Amino acid sequence: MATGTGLGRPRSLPALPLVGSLLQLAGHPQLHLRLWRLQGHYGSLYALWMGSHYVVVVNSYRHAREVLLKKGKDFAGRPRTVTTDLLSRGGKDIAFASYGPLWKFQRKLVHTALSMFGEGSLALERIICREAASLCETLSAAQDTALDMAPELTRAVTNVVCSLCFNSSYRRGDPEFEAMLEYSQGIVDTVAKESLVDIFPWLQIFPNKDLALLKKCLQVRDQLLQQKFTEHKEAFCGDTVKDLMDALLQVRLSAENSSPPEPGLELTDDHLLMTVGDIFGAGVETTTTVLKWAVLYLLHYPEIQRKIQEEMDHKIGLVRHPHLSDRPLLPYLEATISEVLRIRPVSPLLIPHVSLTDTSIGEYSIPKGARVIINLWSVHHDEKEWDKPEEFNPGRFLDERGQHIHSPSPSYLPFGAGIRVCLGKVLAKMELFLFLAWVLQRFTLECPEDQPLPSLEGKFGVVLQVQKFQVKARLREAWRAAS
Ligand code: HEM
Ligand code: PLO
Repeated sequence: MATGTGLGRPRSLPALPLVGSLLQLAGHPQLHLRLWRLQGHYGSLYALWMGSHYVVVVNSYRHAREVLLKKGKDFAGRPRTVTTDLLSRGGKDIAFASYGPLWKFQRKLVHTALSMFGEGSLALERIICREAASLCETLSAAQDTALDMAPELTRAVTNVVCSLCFNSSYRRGDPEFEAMLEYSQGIVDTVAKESLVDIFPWLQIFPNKDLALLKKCLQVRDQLLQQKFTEHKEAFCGDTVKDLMDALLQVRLSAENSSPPEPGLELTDDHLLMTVGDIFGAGVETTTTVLKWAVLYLLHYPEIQRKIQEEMDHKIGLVRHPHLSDRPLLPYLEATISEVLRIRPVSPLLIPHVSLTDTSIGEYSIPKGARVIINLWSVHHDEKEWDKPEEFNPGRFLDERGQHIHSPSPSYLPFGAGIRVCLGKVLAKMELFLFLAWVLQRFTLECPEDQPLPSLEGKFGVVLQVQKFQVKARLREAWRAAS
C-alpha cells in the first residue's frame, strides 16, 4: 500500500470487514506464541486488524529499539480499552494513561518517591531482608513437606510494596491479604488480554463472564485502596512523609497552595488512587511471577541451583546473610535472574504502544493511531541472536572468566526501554536478588518425589503466568551444620 511518505505499509494478515484478522488469532490463547509463529509467513514486522483497530506487530529487536528508543516519543501513546479503562478509571494511572503532561508529572513523582524511599536506601534493603527472613522461617516450618510457595512469595513481595506505598504489612493468614490475593488473580485473568470486549467495546452490553469478574474484583480492590487513602489523608500533617501515599498527598498539597494551579496538572483523588494502585499491582504481580519462574527453573535444573549455592558458600559463607552489596560477588546468581527474565518475559507483549503521529518503522510507514505490539517473546527467542533460545543457560550472560555479567545480544529488553520503560526496574532487581540469595543460602528446592516435574509452559495474559506447582524446601546440610 502506497502512502504520503513514499513508504509502503507492513504486510498485513488477511482481514474481513468488522472482525478484522481475528480468524487467524482465534483458538490460540497463547497470543505471544501465535504472533511469534506468524513471522514465518509474514516476516518479522507485519500488521493485522483487531476489529477496527490497525495493529502493527514487531518481532525483532532492531524494530523494537526503533519504536521504544529512537522514536520513543512517536510511539509513547497507549490504547484505550474497556478493561484497562475500568482498571485505571479512564487512564488516570501511569501504565495505561496516554502520553501527556499529567502522565509525565505522575511518572516523575513516583520516580522521585521510589528513589527517595527505596532504591539505594538502606531502609528498603532492611525491609526486603525482613521479608526474606520471614519467608525462610515459613519454609523452615514446612520443611520436607510439599508446599505451594506462591502465596508465601506473594506475601513477601506484597509486604515490600506495602511498606513502600502504605508503610504497612500483612501477617500470615491476614484476611485482607487473602482478599487481595483473590482480587488480584481475578484482575490478572481478565484485564488487557486483547480479549473480545477490548476489541469490540459494544460487547459490554451483553452479559460477559470476564467483565463481570473484573468489575467484582475491582470493587474489592477499590475499597481497599480507598480505605488506605482515607487513613493516610486523616493522619497526614504535611511534615513527615512515610510512604508513597504521603508523598503524593504532599505534592498535591503544595500544588493547592501555589496559586494559580498549573493548568493540566491537577491531580484528583482518582489520579492519586490509580497511581498507587498501579505501583501496588505492578509491584506485586511482576516480581512474584519472576520469583515463581525462577523457582520452577531451579527445580528443572538442579545443577544450576547447586552452582549458585557453591558460589554463595564460597563468596559469602554461611555465617552472615546476603546483602545487596554482594551483587558483584554473585555473578552466577545474577546471570540466572537475567536468564529467567529472558526465557519467560513477564510482560511478553509489553503494554501496547500507540503512534501519536504519522511515522515509520524501518522501511515501512505507520499511520497515527496505530497500535504497536512489541513481541518480547520473539525478541528473546530470536535464533539469529540467541544460541538455542529455548535452552535455560545462565552461562550465556557471563563473560569468559565467569566473573561479570553482560548480555551476549542486544535483543534483550525485559523491562522495555525508553520513555515507557518500567518504573520499578531497580526495585524489582533488588528484590529478586535478595529473596533468591536468602532462600538458596539455606534451602535446596526440589520437586516432591511423588510428583512429575511441573510444566514450563506459561499462561498468556497481562503477565505471563506460571501454572500452580509444589516444592519441597530442604534445609541444606551445610546450613544446618553451620548454625
Ligand atoms: C511497565 C516489566 C516490576 C512498575 C513495565 C513494562 C515492562 C515491565 C515490560 C512495559 C514497558 C512498555 O510498555 O514499553 C517489569 C518486570 C518487572 C517489573 C519484568 C519485575 C521483574 C515492576 C515493579 C513496579 C513496576 C516492581 C513498581 C514499583 C511499572 C509501571 C509501568 C511498568 C508503573 C508503566 C510505565 C509507563 O507506562 O510509563 N514493566 N516490571 N514494574 N512497570 Fe514494570
Ligand atoms: C496486576 C493485577 C493488579 O491487581 C492490578 C495491576 C496493576 C498494574 C499492572 C498489573 C496489574 C500487571 C502488570 C503491569 C502493571 C502495570 C505495568 C505492568 C501491566 C494488572 C507491566 C508488566 O507492564
